[in-house]
Amino acid sequence: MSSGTARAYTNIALIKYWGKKDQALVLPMNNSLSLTLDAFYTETTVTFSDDFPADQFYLDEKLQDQKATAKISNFLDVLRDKHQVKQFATIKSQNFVPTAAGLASSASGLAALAGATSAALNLNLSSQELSRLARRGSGSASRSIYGGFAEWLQGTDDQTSYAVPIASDHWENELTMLFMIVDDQEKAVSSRDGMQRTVETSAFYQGWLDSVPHDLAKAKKAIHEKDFTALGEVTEASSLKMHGTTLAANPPFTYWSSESLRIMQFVQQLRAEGFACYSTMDAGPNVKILLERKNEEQLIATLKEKFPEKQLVVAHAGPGIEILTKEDVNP
Ligand code: 2P0
Repeated sequence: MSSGTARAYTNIALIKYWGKKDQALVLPMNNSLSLTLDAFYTETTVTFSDDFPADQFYLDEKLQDQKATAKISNFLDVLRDKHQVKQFATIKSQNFVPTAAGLASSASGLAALAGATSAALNLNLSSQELSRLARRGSGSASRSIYGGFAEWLQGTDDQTSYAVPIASDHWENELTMLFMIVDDQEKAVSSRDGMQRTVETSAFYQGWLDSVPHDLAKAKKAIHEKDFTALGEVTEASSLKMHGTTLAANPPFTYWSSESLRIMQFVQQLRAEGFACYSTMDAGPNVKILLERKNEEQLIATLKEKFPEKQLVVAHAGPGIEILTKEDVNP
C-alpha cells in the first residue's frame, strides 16, 4: 500500500483558455495567464493497494458515481500506464471553500490529484512535470501548480504544453479578487463541452484566437511594470471576448445571467466614477472583480450596499501546490 496527499489552490484566468487543439492530450488553442488564489483549495489523498478491487472516489466524504469516478480513473491510467502500476486506488478529496456556494473548481481538484498521485507513486516530479501531468486532468489545473501569476504555454505536444510561473516581485500580493456569487447551481453547458462547441462552430472563434497574443503581451508587460490599469483593462477585455465567442456558437449559449450583467455594468459604472476595478467571468454566472488591495474595504462596502442579497468572497494571491505529510493534513 502507498499513499500521498497534496493541497492545491484554485486559479482564475486573466487571459482565458478557451478551446483545445487536442482533446485527448488537453492541448489548448492559446496560451493563458492566471492568478492563483488563497480562498479555495482542494486537499486530496490517493492510496494504491493490491486489496482494492476498483478505484473509489470520495468527494467531501461522499462516494462518487461512476461518471465522476471515470474522470479520475482516466487520469490515474495515464500514470498507471507509464509506470506499470497495476493497483487500483482510493481517492479522498476535500474542497475547502469559504461559503456553500458551489465554487468547487477543477483547477484545484485536478492539480491536487496530480500532486497526490505522484507523491503516492514516489515520482519526485519537478513543477514543470507536475504541471504537464495536471494538464491531462484539466487544462486550468496546469496553472495551479504555481502561486501568484502563471502562464500556460500551449505547446505542440504532451512534452511542450505546461505552465510556468511569471516573475512579479510579489506584486500579486497587492491585488484582490472579489467573487460575487450569483448562482451555485450546476451549469447547463460544461466548460469542456462549451469550449469544444465554440471551437467547432463559432463564427467569432478565429477573432478570439487572433486577439490573444496581443492581450497576453499586454498582461505580461502590465505585471512587469506593476501597471494595474493595464492589467485590469486586458483582463476584462479577454473575458468579454471569450464570452462573445459563445454567442456565435451553434447552438448559441452564454454563461451570463441577467444578474451577472448587472454586476458587470456596475463595475463599469464605478470605473467611470474613477474607481479602478475590472470584471472577469468563467464558465458560470459568478462575477469576479479585480482591484487593488488598498481599495478592498471601500469596494466591499459599496458592493454590499448595492447587492445586499449576494454572497461575496474575498480572495488574495495564493501559494503553489503543496505535497503534504500526515501532520499537515486537516482532520
Ligand atoms: C480558464 N476556463 O482559462 C478558462 C476560462 C473557463 C473559462 O479553464 O476541459 O476545467 O478540463 O481542460 O480547465 C475551465 O475549463 O477545462 C477553464 P478542461 P477546464 O480558466
